[in-house]
Amino acid sequence: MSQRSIDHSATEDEREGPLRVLPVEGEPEPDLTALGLKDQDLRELYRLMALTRRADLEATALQRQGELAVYPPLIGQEAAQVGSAFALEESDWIFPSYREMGAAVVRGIDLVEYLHFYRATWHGGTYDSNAHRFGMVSVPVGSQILHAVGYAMGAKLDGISLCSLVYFGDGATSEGDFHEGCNFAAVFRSPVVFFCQNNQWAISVPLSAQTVAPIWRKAEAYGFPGVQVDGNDVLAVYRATREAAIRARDEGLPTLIEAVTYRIGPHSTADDATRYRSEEEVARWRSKDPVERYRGWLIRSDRADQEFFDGVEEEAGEFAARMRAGVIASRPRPVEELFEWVYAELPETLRRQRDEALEFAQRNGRDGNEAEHA
Ligand SMILES: Cc1ncc(C[n+]2csc(CCOP(=O)(O)OP(=O)(O)O)c2C)c(N)n1
Ligand SMILES: [Mg+2]
Repeated sequence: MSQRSIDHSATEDEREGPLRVLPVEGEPEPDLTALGLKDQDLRELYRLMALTRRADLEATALQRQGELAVYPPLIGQEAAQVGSAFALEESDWIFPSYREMGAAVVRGIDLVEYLHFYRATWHGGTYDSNAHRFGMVSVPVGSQILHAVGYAMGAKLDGISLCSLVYFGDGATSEGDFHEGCNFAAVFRSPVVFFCQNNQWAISVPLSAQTVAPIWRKAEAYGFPGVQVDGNDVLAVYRATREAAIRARDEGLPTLIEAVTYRIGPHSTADDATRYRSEEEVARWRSKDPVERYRGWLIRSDRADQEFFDGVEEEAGEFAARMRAGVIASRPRPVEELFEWVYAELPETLRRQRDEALEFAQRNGRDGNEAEHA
């Protein structure tokens, strides 16, 4: 077990690789008591990853069948998402980018409501962010980092004990939003966990064109801990996130976690990844599949039997089928909603546009009340 955190006494060569907890075959068992996870929790982590895998594959299929406008697959990143979201308290907030359906599964968000964003029926999804303490789907790269820091600063001012965890990619670390967020969080001692899923690519731009220094080390410049973790090891991700969340809540000390993982699928269903990366690279990472790896360990360590896996398989199939049926049945939102929630009183120009849009919708057989069926 090793942890990459700020250690001024060690040279680069002396540090070990990313934090890992799951043993490879033949290695001794890790000390799981330190993680505070019971066998039931260990099985639950698998269940959540399996549900996520199935729902993600189904969402990709739904896009291919024209039921979603676009979808960014998360296959390969299940451990990074499930392990981190599972490590939080219910009162903690999550601020996602656009690829975190796995974290939404952990939070129990209705995936039909989540996928309204990708069906292009509503901004950010129709789920209740406050009820789930889960921000809206956020596509402008890095923007959600500022939301997370602002929320944490506000909670601290209100004297509420929580942390906010923000997901972003390797590409987002090139955005000013990332650096501004880190600096603000450090200076104002805000309870934030910066969770970078380094999946090696930002669309067609490789990590090497994004940064020279390792991502986790950037934390040093802001004055808080940085941890590099094996992002395909769900227990290591859980451990790093839990420790970071405790530090954030108890000491107001942010942490930057770099979860090293891989985007097995294309950037989104609108991308052809074969144009910029090799099959060998993808195959190499496929062999590190986080779900299969964890399943193998659960079997080897006698923590789950075939009956358990069969049950999860069946549940995952039903889970994805319900999601599919719900997405297909969902209708567009009422047209007039486009004009709501920005102005208390609609300006004359927008009122005219709204009336025209409603008239257009009625002429085209849409009554503007379609959310009733959603
Ligand atoms: C501000 C901004 N610039 C550009 C884009 C287009 N864009 C969407 S995703 C993406 C790559 C982001 O890569 P990364 O942060 O590594 O996250 P990943 O998609 O790999 O999860 C880009 C450039 C955008 N959505 N927002
Ligand atoms: Mg990326």
